[in-house]
Amino acid sequence: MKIKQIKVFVCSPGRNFVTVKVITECGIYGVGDATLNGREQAVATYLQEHVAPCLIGRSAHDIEDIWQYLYRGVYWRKGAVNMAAIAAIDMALWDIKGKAAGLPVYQLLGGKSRKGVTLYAHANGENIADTLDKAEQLKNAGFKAIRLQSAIPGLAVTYGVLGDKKDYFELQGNRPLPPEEEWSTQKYFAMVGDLFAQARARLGNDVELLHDVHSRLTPIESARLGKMLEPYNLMFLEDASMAENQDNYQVIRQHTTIPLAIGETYNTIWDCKDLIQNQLIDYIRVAATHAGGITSLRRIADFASLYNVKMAPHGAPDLSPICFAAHSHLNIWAPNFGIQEFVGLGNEQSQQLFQQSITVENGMAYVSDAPGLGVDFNEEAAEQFPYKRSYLPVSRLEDGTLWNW
Ligand code: CS2
Ligand code: MG
Repeated sequence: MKIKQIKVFVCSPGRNFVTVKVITECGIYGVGDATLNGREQAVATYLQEHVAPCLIGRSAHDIEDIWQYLYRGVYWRKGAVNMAAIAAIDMALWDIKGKAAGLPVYQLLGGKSRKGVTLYAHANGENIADTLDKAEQLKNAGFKAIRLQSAIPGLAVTYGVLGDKKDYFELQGNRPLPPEEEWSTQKYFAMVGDLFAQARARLGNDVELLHDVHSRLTPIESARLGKMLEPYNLMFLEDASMAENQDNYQVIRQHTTIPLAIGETYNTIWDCKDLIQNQLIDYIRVAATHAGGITSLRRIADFASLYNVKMAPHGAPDLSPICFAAHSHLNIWAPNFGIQEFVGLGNEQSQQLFQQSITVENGMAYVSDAPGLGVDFNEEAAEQFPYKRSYLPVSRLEDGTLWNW
């Protein structure tokens, strides 16, 4: 089953997605997601110019060897562009192997460890009452876990919630440059305690609550936040501080028992090795698209399981339905699965482009038994949704200092 052709598509059915199609000589093909938000064309060019020519004629069955060839075989290891490219090829090869075997990918990984995949949904509001109205609707719709985010009073914009990116699911308009947003830790602290106090009072205790800080706090501020939120029993606090220096999490950990999650921007197991091995986190949030595909997420899951760290893959709207399918197969298998982030099955245009076979019911996702990943990409529809340059916002403190993402 030799690889005959590799096609790369950059489309925008409301958001930009980079999609790879690996086609074999016998006609079986596989699909992969290589979307790198705000840097899509870099990955597409890397795939087209540097990766595809090396893979033509290789056996599509050699998933591990091709992964090693693209990682070890290249002088420039790791990196967001490189690993997104490897990820897409890897997903497509697992898809092909499943189709050739007539089995869904989860069967190739070791079979089902659970009935379905528990999801957490997003409640984003312009104020606390608005956030909690949305959370209540999600709870009534059957979601067992909900992430709460609320606009910060006194700031013009709050990422994903209020202002330019109010609609988190769409592109940032057609701005030629990244929008800039202000951040104030003091104003944030004045809001966030109330958000969770009111949430427990209104939603009760039979729902899991989560929160994403988008790395805006220093480690000692994260420790303070963790202690402040302990009474509200969060499932996890996400991206409290950056962990380029993985020791940062020692500071947080020694002060608070709040469960910690991180990893949506990580590219390899090396980015989270110390965090996992030293049990400084409870959930690892790597995405198949950004951390090297199914092959490397499986490796991270097995490593994490040795240290009581659970998988909670990233599930933002800038990951394509192919990534969601890859996660669903990993999630249904991984013995140490925790929870999957979920923002819906995509808008109408995206559903035209990607045919997903996963079903969602009562806050759970169910993987179909279709061979491979069970998701397809409509090449003909792709032309209707051309790429549009778009950026994530940049964060600055109120005095203008550039701040963490
Ligand atoms: C967020 C993401 O879903 C999340 O946890 O942190 O939406 C993130 O901001 C985007 O994926 C950025 O590309
Ligand atoms: Mg996040």
